[in-house]
Amino acid sequence: MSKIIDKAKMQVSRRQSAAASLSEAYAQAIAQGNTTAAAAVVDQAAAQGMSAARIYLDVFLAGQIHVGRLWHSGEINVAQEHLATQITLSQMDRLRQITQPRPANGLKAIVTTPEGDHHFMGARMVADFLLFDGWSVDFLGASTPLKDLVAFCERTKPDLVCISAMMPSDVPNVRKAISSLKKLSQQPKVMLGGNAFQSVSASSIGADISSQDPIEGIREARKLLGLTTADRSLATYLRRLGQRVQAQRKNRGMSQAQLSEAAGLDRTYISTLEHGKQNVSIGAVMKLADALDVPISALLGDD
Ligand code: B12
Repeated sequence: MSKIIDKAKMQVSRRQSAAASLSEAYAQAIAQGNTTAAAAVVDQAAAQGMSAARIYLDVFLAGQIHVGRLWHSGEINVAQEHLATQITLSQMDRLRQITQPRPANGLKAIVTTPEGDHHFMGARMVADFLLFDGWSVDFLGASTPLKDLVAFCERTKPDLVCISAMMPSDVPNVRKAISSLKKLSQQPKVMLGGNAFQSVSASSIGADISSQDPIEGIREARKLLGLTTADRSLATYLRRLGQRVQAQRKNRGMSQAQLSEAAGLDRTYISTLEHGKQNVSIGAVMKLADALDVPISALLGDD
């Protein structure tokens, strides 16, 4: 057992240093406006078994903050910042297209930033995390005028409105928006996030919840709207494991027979596993992770 724990610890520390070097390479690529290099970093991260959510949080987030800092300190101009941001948006598009979302949960969310706040990358991330989580999402982009946001919600009746704001000067505007949203005949729940709300409690401005972490925020929103925190059934875990093994295998251009040989497992075992029908042992998952050269967490971890 201690061998397994040591191995898991080594994998965690290897994964952390790999994520740090990927985020540095990505930040450099977008700061130089190099789309090809940025795409190569994303491909490398995916090949190492990082989930889309981890690529957003460990690679894109650091890259955007780096570029923003260069702009704020005058080292790059607005054109360079815009190009870097567009490169990240295009990489997010790519990941959205290849990420299998959870089954639709029947809930609808709207995501935007308040009028005057043009920092929209946090909002885009939250919108994508909701999509991955099975929500139907309308992402309105940045700086939606208050009256238009309210009119849009009146028409589309979302279950959740997410407001992302970066500047403390946004807070009075957001308070007004929430007060109007709470007067609608079908009141949506409101979730806040972003730097502006770091020292403001959600309830003090009429919102239901706030969070600085999209994953934790969405977990809270699911609870608020009566969904269980996560689908933790064995069948779901096995289906997800099967999809991940298949994605990693295909990523490496391996056939089931080649994976079976590399992992020392029967080919029919691999086939039933990829269909989510094989109740696997920890030993088998370790063999698969070794054969695919990914950390165990890339096959078993929660997104
Ligand atoms: C990039 C950047 C810009 C870019 C924005 C590009 C774009 N289109 O988004 C540009 C260069 C345009 C810009 C402009 C300005 N900026 Co600026 N910018 C930044 C910077 C460096 C990074 C922001 C960013 O993109 N982060 C990446 C995203 C992905 O992260 P994030 O937004 O924090 O989101 C994460 C979490 O907060 C959370 N989250 C976010 N929203 C939500 C919502 C929900 C519901 C949930 C659950 C979670 C969640 O999830 C994300 C992932 O973890 C920040 C400093 C910083 N370190 O944050 C300053 C910063 C936000 N900017 C600032 C300022 C002052 C400005 C300007 C006013 C500067 C000026 N003199 O013109 C203008 C304002 C423009 C405007 N009217 O909006 C200040 C704001 C502070 C303040 N007190 O007002 C900051 C903090 C810098 C500073 N320290 O001074 N900026």
